[in-house]
Amino acid sequence: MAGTSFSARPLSWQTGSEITGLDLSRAYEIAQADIDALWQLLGERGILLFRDQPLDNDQHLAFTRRLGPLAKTGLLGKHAPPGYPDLFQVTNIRSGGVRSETENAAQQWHSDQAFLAVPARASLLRCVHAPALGGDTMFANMYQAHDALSPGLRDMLAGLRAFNTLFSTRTLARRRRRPFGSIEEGELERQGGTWHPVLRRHEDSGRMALFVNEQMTDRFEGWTVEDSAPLLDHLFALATRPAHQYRHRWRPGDLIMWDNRCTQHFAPLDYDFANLDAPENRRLMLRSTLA
Ligand SMILES: O=C(O)CCC(=O)C(=O)O
Ligand SMILES: [Fe+2]
Repeated sequence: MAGTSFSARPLSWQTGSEITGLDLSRAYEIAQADIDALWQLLGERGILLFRDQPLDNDQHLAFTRRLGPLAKTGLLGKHAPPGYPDLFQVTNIRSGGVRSETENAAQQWHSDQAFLAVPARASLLRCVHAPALGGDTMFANMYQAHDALSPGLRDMLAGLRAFNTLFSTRTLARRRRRPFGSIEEGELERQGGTWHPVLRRHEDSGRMALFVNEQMTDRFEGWTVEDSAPLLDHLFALATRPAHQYRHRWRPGDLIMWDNRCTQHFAPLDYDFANLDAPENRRLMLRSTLA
């Protein structure tokens, strides 16, 4: 990009750019003009990939803080690595013989913290160990999803808000293998959540993006869960169409920054999950989150 000390190369037609020319381990030496340009590019491309950046936890957090204030970790605090309350560890590596609670995190499409009134602006995920085959993360572009709506549907959605909570009524039901009618309203209230417009304008790019996701979006305002389900399912399918995706094959030393305002992500169990203790299947990822 003009006037910056880094180069950017598209990862796919619409989604993602790989950034070269920056040393993330020396975050405080990165010029403000470069930081501003990274935010601008992120708003356009949705994800930024930095390769061959073997950071430690302190360097990862220093780079994150160089970009802006950290988000509160909330529920993820219990999955922080020792001594790093601001990091979220996603791993399939046992600890003291006990299987990791995050070994199959992200089994539904979502954007981080969409259940908060002010969701996370961006997340930075760093790869320490990746399975020899698989362990990918998939990303979907919500500008493309928005632009694929027919104009009539777009007009209708423009006035609608939807309720977002950690696990929607239908997600809870699916996880328990129960009909969704068995989930009581009180349960969702205890989880908390918030109303967001279904279509939102991105503050940096000015573009409109679809903002509903399969894990968290429960219902439209003034509609029941049952009435909302068919249209939500249509929107979830549109959001995650293969043509709207970029799929990342991780290498140790990769760091991906994604924008939660215009992308969603999902981690398929696309490796030999039955043998997750085999050394070639180890997966260790660390995430920081920007407010
Ligand atoms: O494990 C992954 O690839 C993604 C996990 C996830 O959803 C996250 O870190 O926000
Ligand atoms: Fe996530």
